[in-house]
Amino acid sequence: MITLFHCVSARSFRPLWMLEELGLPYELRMLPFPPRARERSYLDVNPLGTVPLLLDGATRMTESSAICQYLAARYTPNTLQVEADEPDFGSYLNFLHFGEATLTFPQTLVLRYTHFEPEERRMPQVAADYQKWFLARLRSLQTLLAEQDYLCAGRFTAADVSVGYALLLAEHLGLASHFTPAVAAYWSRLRQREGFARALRAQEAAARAQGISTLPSPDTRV
Ligand SMILES: N[C@@H](CCC(=O)N[C@@H](CS)C(=O)NCC(=O)O)C(=O)O
Repeated sequence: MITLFHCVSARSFRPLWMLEELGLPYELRMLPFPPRARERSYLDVNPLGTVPLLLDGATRMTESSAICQYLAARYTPNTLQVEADEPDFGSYLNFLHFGEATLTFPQTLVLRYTHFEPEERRMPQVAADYQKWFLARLRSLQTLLAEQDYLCAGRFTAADVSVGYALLLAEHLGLASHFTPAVAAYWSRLRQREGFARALRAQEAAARAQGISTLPSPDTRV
């Protein structure tokens, strides 16, 4: 049985969305956000204190995009995974990592220096610069998405889950109104997926059942 440690709408939403797309059985362990401060015992299981943590037998993983790649490769060859002998293999890996390294990282600086730090440590200039940085990089998808529904391989893949989470986070940060038209249409397409809706419902139901706040982690305020 796969176990996923998760905070509502944090990066661990990527593996949750994958699990729902795949229809795999899993146990969802909800944590208050941030677990490092609000669930100290979690550090015994994951000294990083971050989510996700995915356990699958002897496999233990803490990087959300790598977990997407793992689940796609292990459980759905030829569907959510792009195979090494397909022409778009390189593009698939690039977008899978682009979603976290290029699109999510700058947003976490916006979040931190706008909302998560105490008033006296906030840095509006850092937040403004990294918001611009994020939007400039996101604009690079406009031409591609004006021509195709998904990022690569002519189908929905784990790369769309990785980039899709960055768009979900942007929505929480109030940045969705800055999306270019093709990116906005792509985001709307992703949100309409049954797997996405099931993942939203699963985290809400698990949070309620486990006595954890249903407030999305990016909406947490100090
Ligand atoms: N690169 C990692 C980042 C993991 C990460 O920083 N997760 C955030 C939630 S979105 C977290 O747990 N933050 C709490 C903390 O840093 O204390 C990934 O993609 O999974």
